[in-house]
Amino acid sequence: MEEAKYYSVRMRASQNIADQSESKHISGGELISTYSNIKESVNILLEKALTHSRGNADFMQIQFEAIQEPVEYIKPLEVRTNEVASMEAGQVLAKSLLEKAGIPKKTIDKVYENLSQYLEPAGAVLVDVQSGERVDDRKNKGIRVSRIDWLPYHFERWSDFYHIKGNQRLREALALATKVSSHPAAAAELCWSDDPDYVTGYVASKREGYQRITKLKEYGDERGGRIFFVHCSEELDSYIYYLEKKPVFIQWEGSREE
Ligand code: WAQ
Ligand code: MG
Ligand code: MG
Ligand code: MG
Repeated sequence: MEEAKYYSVRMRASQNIADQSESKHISGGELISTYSNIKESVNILLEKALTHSRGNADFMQIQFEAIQEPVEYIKPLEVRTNEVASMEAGQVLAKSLLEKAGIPKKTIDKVYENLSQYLEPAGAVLVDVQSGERVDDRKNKGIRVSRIDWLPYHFERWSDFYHIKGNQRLREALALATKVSSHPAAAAELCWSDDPDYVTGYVASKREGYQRITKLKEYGDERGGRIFFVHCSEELDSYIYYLEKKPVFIQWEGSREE
């Protein structure tokens, strides 16, 4: 067998595992590493979970595994930051951006009716664009997108170029949103953090890019999540396989004249 070049490194941390039904998700993380960087990668994820605004974990798992699948390279979505004065204004904008991305209004309304239960999983919830119904069967876990990272220094060069304060969250979220949106089954994504100290979220789609919205919830709120709007005409299992297993690097080679 050929020697694997890359490793998927994943972390999850939670609280109150004595009673699984009450277990609270604290932090998760996923990145791609070379063999020689595994120690550093594990440390990045360890650090992320140990100093988390959702609280101290009493359970943590960090694992790595060799990646066998061929790697795909994709360009980051275009980024736009929409400043809003309040959470209400942010949510109105999020709904209109979803409509612009082609999601029917009745689907958006249905998702918002079920929102509180969709914000619970430690992963993402998949919703059919047409029916507005949840279509994954992962219950309180959701789908965790994995095997995603920037090529070394590409995020730093990208954020320097656009004079964007290159924070770790944007780094992770833009990579994830780019992967999620690049598949034919993807229509749009709605996201905001479950961390009480981070209120910026986004709507992302191939068509409208990564649209940051500076306030989608109130400070202190620990509810957050991700909803992926999907075209169920596409093979759902293969989309889920892609999200969880396909190794994707975000590659940014500089701006093009447009
Ligand atoms: N796969 C699927 N769902 C995930 C993943 C993943 N790898 N990671 C997080 N989630 C879901 C899960 O339900 C979390 O509760 C929720 O998303 C929020 O995760 O400034 O920090 O990592 O442009 O807290 C977006 C804006 C920040 C960044 C999002 O999310 C910016 C964020 P968090
Ligand atoms: Mg995260
Ligand atoms: Mg979080
Ligand atoms: Mg959540």
